[in-house]
Amino acid sequence: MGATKVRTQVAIIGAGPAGLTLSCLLHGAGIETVVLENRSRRYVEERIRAGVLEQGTVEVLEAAGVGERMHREGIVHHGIYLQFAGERHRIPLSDLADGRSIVIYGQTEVVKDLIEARVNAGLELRFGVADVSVHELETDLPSVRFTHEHEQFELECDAIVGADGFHGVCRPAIEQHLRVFSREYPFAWLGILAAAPPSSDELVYTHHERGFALLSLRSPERSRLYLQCAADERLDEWPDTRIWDELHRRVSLDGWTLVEGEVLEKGITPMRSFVTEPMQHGRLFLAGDSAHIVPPTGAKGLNLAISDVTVLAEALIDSYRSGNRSGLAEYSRTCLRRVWRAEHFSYWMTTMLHQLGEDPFDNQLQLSQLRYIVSSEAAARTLAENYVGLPLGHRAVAAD
Ligand code: FAS
Ligand code: PHB
Repeated sequence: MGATKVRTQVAIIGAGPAGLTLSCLLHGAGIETVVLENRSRRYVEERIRAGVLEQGTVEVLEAAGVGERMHREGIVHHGIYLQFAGERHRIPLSDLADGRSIVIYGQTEVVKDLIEARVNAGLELRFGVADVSVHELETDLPSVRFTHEHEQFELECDAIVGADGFHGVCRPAIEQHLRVFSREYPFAWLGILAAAPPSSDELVYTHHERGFALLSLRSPERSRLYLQCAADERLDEWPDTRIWDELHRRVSLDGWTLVEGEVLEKGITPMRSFVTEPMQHGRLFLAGDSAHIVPPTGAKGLNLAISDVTVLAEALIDSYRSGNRSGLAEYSRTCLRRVWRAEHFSYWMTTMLHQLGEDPFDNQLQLSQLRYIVSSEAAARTLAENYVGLPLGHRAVAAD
């Protein structure tokens, strides 16, 4: 029996932040979409990832109609701490970056809000799809083939958006047209979610001879903590006691205590920088992690995904409303300026704060850079304006 033919305007592959935000933005403009996700709703909603939203991301999520709980439960921060050589220094982000701030609100919560908005609007969002493939990308009638609940479908559309993450199927489908830039780091992050009140009022990025550590949070009752580990680290070699011991060794200061609690989740995140150019081919557009990956030290991954789909939504809406397809033709060029700015900032934060190997020269350079940042307003402003996110129209990130 052949595949069941169905139709929509924009087919979105992937129900992560990129795909879901795009679907809400397009729905708001009256454009029909179908979202296809290969995992279950529970898996997608419970996958612990990012925690820091740039102010620009907050504004886009408001525009997508999912700002209410984010504003009620999100925690606004106006600074971060850098800790090194036994000293903890505050970087006053908002004072240095025209009053812009960040919001601490877990990616899990963003995804739950977006899914709920789509389901409540009665819009098509299929979980548990399989055998997804994309076809006829260089024609005016591209299509997505997939299986869902034992039935085969062919979804015809005007455009396909590959929001299927780093391990998705969309980028590989056009890889012969792409140029890839990548860097692997010789370390990873071991992250835990703990039932412990945060030990600091703001995030603490720690440089230490034993390795990097990061104190973050999810709520007044939930801490999110990370420590640098080997790239091939095995989670079963890290019982909770060993994790807490290592965190104490890296972040403790006189007169300050790291509060422990039950470890609710733990995982290891590999560290890589990755960009594919262009981010499109024919009627397929890549957005978010399917097109680029940053090491999480700069808290940019989720925020880049949202900025990609903001550009793509505007271009698609323009093409439908006025027939003007220039935004779609320029999509990659428009996104890649911001992507590379985030890639550099994430690389810079990562190489400044992590133990890179045995060469003491690296360590001296790192300490010099950190001392410069905490003693020079100009240097601190560099970190602050990149960390809170440059405005969409900023010359450093806007296409010429
Ligand atoms: P996502 O990967 O979130 O979503 C892609 C979706 O597509 C997934 O739901 C996937 O199941 C689905 N999919 C894949 N293949 C498919 C197929 N063939 N058919 C249908 N669906 C398919 N960023 C930060 O800023 N801070 C962090 O601390 C941080 N920690 C991270 C930890 C981990 C373990 C990982 C992997 C990433 C982390 N990131 C972090 C980055 C992360 O937040 C991403 O930038 C963000 O999820 C990007 O969103 P999407 O582009 O939507 O991709
Ligand atoms: C997080 O809270 O998960 C988080 C915060 C800042 C980062 C990375 C991760 O740079």
